[in-house]
This record gives sequence, C-alpha cells and structure tokens, in this order.
Amino acid sequence: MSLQPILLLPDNRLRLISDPVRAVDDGVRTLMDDMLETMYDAPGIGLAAIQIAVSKRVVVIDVAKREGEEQEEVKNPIYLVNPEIVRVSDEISTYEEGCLSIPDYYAEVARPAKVRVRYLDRAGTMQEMDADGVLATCIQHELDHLDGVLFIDHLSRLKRDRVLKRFNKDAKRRLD
Ligand code: GNR
Ligand code: NI
Repeated sequence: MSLQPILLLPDNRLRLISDPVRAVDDGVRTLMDDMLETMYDAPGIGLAAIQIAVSKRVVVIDVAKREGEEQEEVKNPIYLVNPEIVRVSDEISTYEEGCLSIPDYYAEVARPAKVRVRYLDRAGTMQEMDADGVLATCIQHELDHLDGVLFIDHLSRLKRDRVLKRFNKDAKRRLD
C-alpha cells in the first residue's frame, strides 16, 4: 500500500472523463487500497481515482465516525467500481461540501437527498445500494469527479470564478 499525492485545482486532469474498469482484478484492488490509505491520511470521507491521477471509474468512501467509544477507529470502507446512479429522490438536501483537490474551501451544494447507486464491489460483484444523508452527498460528489465535474461547478459563476482565480494565483506562486 502506498500514499499518493492528491491532484489540486487547477490541474486539468481533474477535468478528464475517467474510463470504465474492464475487470476488478488485483491491480484495481491495489489501486483501491492506495486510495483508501491516501483518503484516511488526508483525512477525507471519499476519494475518486482521478484525484490520485488514475483515470479509472473507481471510488472509495468511508463516512463512518473516525472515533469510537474508546478512541478506537471505526472503519467502514465502501468500494465502488463503475458506479452509476440509477434513481434519485425528488427531495433535495443541502450540505456544506469540501474537496481534497480544492483545500480550505467549503460551500453549500444542493443535491437529491437520496440516491440508489449500482456498482461493482471489491470482488467484482454487481451491487445496488440506497443512500441518504452525508453518504448520498458524498456518492454524488465522487461520481461527479469521474466525469470531470467538481463541486464548485454547482455554485454560481461568481463564486466559482473567485475560487478558480485564487487557486490559479496559488499555482503561479508555487512556480516562483
Ligand atoms: O472529504 C471530503 N468531505 C466532503 C464533505 C462534504 C461533501 C463531500 C465531501 S468529499 C471530500 C473528499 C473529496 O474531495 N472527495 O472527492
Ligand atoms: Ni472531491
């Protein structure tokens, strides 16, 4: 297992449409292990493969509470390969979102409150899962990444342009 660097805005690779996985093999499982390690280290509650520069339709999520009664870690990793949202609720909910590729920026995003997602699990078996709450938000945020969409794309143009400007500036400063 290895910790990988996370791509940051304005890296254009974050805009790629990721490729479907042909088979869930050991290579894909190693990728998922690296993603999970990188996500826990950050720390974050979800990660799409493109955030570590791998353009494949692979997502890992863990929205479990980080600490249990006696401070021990409670882990509940979810592995999604080739995920598709097959049903969304009419009900909308709004969450304050952040993204490991857009550090230190948070904004409210409105999305369907509940989703049903179809995916291949770690063993390559097709599964369906119903999600609500923060898990539903996280699934939609991660699936957006697979299509090169970032949460700032759901904001007003004014807010999005402000964030893009800030990150372009930061990137230039890093070159000086
Ligand atoms: O760690 C993360 N937290 C989060 C909070 C609200 C909505 C979505 C997220 S996902 C984010 C990690 C990330 O960038 N995943 O792509
Ligand atoms: Ni993100």
